[in-house]
Amino acid sequence: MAITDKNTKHKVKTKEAFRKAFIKKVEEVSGEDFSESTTRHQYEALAELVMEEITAEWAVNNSRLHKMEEKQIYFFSIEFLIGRLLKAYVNNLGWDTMVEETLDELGVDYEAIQAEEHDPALGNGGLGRLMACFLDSTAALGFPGHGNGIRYKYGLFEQKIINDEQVEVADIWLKNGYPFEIVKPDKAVVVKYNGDVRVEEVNGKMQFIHENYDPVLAVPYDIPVKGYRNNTVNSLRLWSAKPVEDFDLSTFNQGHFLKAMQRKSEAESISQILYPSDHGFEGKLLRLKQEYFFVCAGLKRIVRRYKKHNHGSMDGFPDKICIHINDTHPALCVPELMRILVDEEGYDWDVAWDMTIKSISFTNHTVLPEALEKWPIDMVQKLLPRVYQIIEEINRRFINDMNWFYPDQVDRNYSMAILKDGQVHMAHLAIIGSHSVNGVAELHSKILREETFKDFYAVFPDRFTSVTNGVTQRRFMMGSNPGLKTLLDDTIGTDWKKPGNMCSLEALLPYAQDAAFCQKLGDIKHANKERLAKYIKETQGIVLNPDSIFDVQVKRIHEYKRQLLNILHVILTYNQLRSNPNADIVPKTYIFAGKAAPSYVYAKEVIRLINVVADRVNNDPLVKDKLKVVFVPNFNVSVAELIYPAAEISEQISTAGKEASGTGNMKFMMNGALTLGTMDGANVEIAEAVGMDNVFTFGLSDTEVYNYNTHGGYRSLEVYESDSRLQEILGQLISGFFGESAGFQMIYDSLLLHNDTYFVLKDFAPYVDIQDIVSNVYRDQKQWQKMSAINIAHSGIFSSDRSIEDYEKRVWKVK
Ligand code: GPK
Repeated sequence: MAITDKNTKHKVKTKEAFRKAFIKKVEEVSGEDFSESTTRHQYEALAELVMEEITAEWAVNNSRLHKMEEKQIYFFSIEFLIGRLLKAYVNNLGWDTMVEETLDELGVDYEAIQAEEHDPALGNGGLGRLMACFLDSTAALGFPGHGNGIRYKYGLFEQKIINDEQVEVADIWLKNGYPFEIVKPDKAVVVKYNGDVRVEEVNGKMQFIHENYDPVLAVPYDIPVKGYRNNTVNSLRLWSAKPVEDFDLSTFNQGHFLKAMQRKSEAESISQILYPSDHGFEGKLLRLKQEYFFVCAGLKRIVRRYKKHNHGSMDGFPDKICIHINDTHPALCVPELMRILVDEEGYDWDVAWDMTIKSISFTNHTVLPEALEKWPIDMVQKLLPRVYQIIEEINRRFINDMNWFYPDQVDRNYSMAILKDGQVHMAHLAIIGSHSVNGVAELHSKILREETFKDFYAVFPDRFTSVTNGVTQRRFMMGSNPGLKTLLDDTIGTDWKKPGNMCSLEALLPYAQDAAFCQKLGDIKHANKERLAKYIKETQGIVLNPDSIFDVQVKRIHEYKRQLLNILHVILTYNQLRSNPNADIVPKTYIFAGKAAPSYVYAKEVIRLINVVADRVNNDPLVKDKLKVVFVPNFNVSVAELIYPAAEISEQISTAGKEASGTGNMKFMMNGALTLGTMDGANVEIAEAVGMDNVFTFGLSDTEVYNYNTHGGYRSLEVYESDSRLQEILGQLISGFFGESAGFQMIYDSLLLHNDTYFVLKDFAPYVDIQDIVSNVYRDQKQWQKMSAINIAHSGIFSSDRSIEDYEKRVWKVK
């Protein structure tokens, strides 16, 4: 039932119409009188009303899509970290005021309704969340752009902290059903694994026939992506794996029940679980199956749709379709599209290759060597026999060409091969097979050109570009910080909220000097801090002082992100307070959150250290209100939405050169937090935007790190020996100071025995100094709020609307 107001096409216009429809729907889903309904019923009812409204628009959009009037963008990604959708849909529909007021009048708790939605954790962190922000912005800007990924039955684990340690619990996000997806069994396709390739000559042409394969059914579940107050509804298509027949009947009839069941569970295992490590390549066969699964299924539907529109021909495909691959996990798009064009559509190799390159573009998200995907050749060859042959041929032709053009650089040519050392180098495949390769921040793209992919850059200089990441302000500012949104509206008008128009926040700059405005900004921050403090009190029983500085580091736990540096500084502050409890320090609350990959032992030790320090500090009557440490468990999109608006300091302290971009840094900034960071990733561009006076930077530069790493010269022991503060702190790590069982030998050894790979000790003194400066600036609240206002005013370029516009101009050229 669409709640159509008579005078409008599809928007619910009157509160009265909505009120009636909501009550009716609650009674339908609950089978009870409205007065008897639970929050769950109310959630289900509101979700249904929203879906009814959106699906009506969706149908119109899909028919527009089928006509292929515009070029379509497809984001292929192994992760889409979408977060809760109900409120985002309500806001994007323009229903927010109506829903808030009506529910309020009905005595219904809207916040509680929202909390009923299980936050789907279909991603690990930045890479997956970026895709979700990109989908939001693409729709907001009215571009036809869609996601293609995997519908994991189990998303990222739920993190509990038990006895100070991370414990992983399965996240059963589909337990109560999911109202925002539509399953489309009629659009299911078959994905083929294993088997052999038979070659046959038909009419003088070689035919490659894949036989004896294991088929798996890929079933699509579509989630609508609703644009902000426009009539665009795009799709996020997530594939679920099923056996081709629910029971393998012949096997079953022969009495082999177990075998039939085994086939079923083998097929289903493909979309069973999200691999929980970010930045870690594990090389597991199941992961390779996953990669081919969504690539093959996604391309099949896109090709089928295109051919239907184009009278059965693939001609002109690259003019209408962009396949954008999010890191190398979907790099099999290159050989798979070649397989379709050559084997199925009968194009000559060279024509097919030209079409493939023109269709595909590639974004790299890290320079960390341990994240680079390299699959054993045997594994690829066995699992994907025909695809592997095509990779071999791509590789052979590439090396031939290189040796032809650069006969005197044979060594370099071979170093760029896709196939070498018994492995398939996925980044090489992705670069060779696309027309565009980009990094995700200026510095990162420069490192790609000059170090990581410098040989490729020499050969294909025009292929390389840069698009700095962005985040959606609609979720991470307008949605999660309503106080700030209203203040901005009241101060500079509402134009800044138009998609693609966030840079008009610069109109705020004059108000940075305005005491009344700054006072209001401070009040809003204080209210957000109280909101977070309430949540932490309720969930963890820890009482925070909302007048202390909220200094926040939330992100995946990783050595290069250096949560360790942060906690070492906390220990220093604690030591100082122990020796002088009356020291005149500005009270600080250090807030940490983030998950560690279950197999990443070192990162889990860092989590344990933070929690152990928190226990000690928070229970020491000596430190009173001056120092608090909290580790908020189970960081996810919804928890993030509570934390960013409450932050005053945004800790972005990675070893320079290691963080490709960061996106948390942008979410903090648009909520008025000041960045305390190294000159790494997009921090560099944040500093450029706001000016060096409005950020706190410290530490080695990427060039200094590079020089130490290539020429040597860093000895962590020397730093340690010359700094008594470090001697005391590191001593405490192994002396049992933090409780008998709590030795942190592994961390101690990494810093002193293994020469501190991430320069924690080297950057310690400058970090301490900058923290002292932060405290001093905070004493002057006027100055602080002014800096905060300047940060917000310049945050517009970090909207993902700007990123999408850049991709459009530099890569996809939709218009
Ligand atoms: C990069 F390589 C990867 C990865 O496997 N997972 C992941 O989240 C992140 N990332 C980078 O670490 C961030 O710097 C970056 O902002 C984000 O991807 C999005 O580009």
